Amino acid sequence: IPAHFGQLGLTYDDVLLLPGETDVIPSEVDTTSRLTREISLRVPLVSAAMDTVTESRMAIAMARQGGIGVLHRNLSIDDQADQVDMVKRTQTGIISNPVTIGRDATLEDLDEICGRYRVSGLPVVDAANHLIGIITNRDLRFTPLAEWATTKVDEVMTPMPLVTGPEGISREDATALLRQHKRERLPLVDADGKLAGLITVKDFVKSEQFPHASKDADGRLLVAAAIGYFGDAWERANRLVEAGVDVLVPDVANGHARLMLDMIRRLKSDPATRHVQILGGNVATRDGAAALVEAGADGVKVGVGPGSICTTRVVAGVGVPQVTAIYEAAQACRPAGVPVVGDGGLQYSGDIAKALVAGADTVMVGSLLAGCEESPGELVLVNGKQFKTYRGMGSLGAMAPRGKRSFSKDRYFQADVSSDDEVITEGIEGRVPYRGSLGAVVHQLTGGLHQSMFYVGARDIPQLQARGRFVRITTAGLKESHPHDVQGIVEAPNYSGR
Ligand code: RVP
Repeated sequence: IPAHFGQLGLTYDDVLLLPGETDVIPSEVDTTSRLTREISLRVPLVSAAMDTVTESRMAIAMARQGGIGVLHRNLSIDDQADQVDMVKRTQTGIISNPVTIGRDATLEDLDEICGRYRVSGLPVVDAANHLIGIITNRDLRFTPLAEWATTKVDEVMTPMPLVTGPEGISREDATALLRQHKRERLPLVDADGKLAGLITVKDFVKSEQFPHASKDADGRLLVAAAIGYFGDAWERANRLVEAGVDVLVPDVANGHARLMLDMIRRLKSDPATRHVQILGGNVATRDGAAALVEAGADGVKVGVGPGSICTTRVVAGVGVPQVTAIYEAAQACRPAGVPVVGDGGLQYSGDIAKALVAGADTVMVGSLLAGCEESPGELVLVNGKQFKTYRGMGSLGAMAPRGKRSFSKDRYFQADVSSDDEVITEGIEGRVPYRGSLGAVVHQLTGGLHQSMFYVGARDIPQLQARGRFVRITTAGLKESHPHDVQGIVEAPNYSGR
């Protein structure tokens, strides 16, 4: 009989980091880490590609905080591409491709577009993109609501000549112009009078507010989006690339599947998509990670079964405890220079450093962020406490939404199941406590990581990965780790009892 029993699998609760000699102060550490071959993040956090975690609002908030969001794929191609577009057009100081409106549009159209993009005014352009005016809240003030459907932009906009700036204007010159003319918006035009960009005071202030924001070479926020490997996946990938996505995440429960590897090869060889970073997954073994690297992935996402809402390990009896999974995958990825994302299973901020020491470069989180203001879904009140819905992408609600189409059944290779009743679920639907704004949550998570780095004596993530050492603990040790023998009275911002 061949030896079927492999090594022992360990997870976050099985280990602790050893404290070491240190002259590091928590506030001074640098948490910059690599997401993929070509993209680094100041904060090593990625929000999960789940329909109760990451849509455009969360993706914007994550990128502003220095991490990145992966837009889920349980929605139509149009809707997902729109969300990429929304992130790429948000806050960056200079908007290179601003949303515009034509002179014949109605005020009602204007209102709809402004609501969708959360802006309060738009440049008006002709068919050849020449700037012909600007329209803002102020211009609407004297038109009664009842006339919005029939009044054209042309009738109320502020027409040229406007205060404009030349394409390529410096931040300082733009600020001076805005100040001199007391304007809130500065359209940028090229030599032919065509609109080349837009600067708003609001965006300038925001870009100072978020100094760590994750940005592309043009200063736009970074965004990732999930795709599949099946059906319209190729079309989806291309549309997302056209919309400006920075990272495509072919996202399935077993990334060691041939179809997924073929998809990655195609993405990395096709001229339309090969410039985009590809984060492949999920795998949980050294061989799985090696296969993704060999197929051309720019990053490898690790995790089979650790997710808080995941039932794969009980439904299928398959998975690898997460610390061992990350360690094993990293053995294949490190030598190839491909970063690892530790996906799922994190319960507390201390788990981030454990993942990084095990071999991850960033972590993906779902449950820790699902309770944020910026995650999709309404607040639910239960016994006077506030919650938000959180469900697995392999749950019944996500894979068989009554009366609606599921776009993500293929994550669990269930796309060919004809009746919703026959679907084999691998996740549950639940809720998590409401946690307020993402900014506050990320502050606690990264704050915990700063503390870990102080204890280990690491100024940056590579040092943490090199110096970090684990001790294995027992259930008694785990019990000792958590508060014990007292009754908690005041809730801590970064700890909730188990
Ligand atoms: P967690 O952070 O522990 O909540 O885990 C989130 C991760 O769980 C996701 O990024 C994904 O990899 C995985 N997931 C999502 N849905 C399901 C499921 O239904 N089984 N699992």
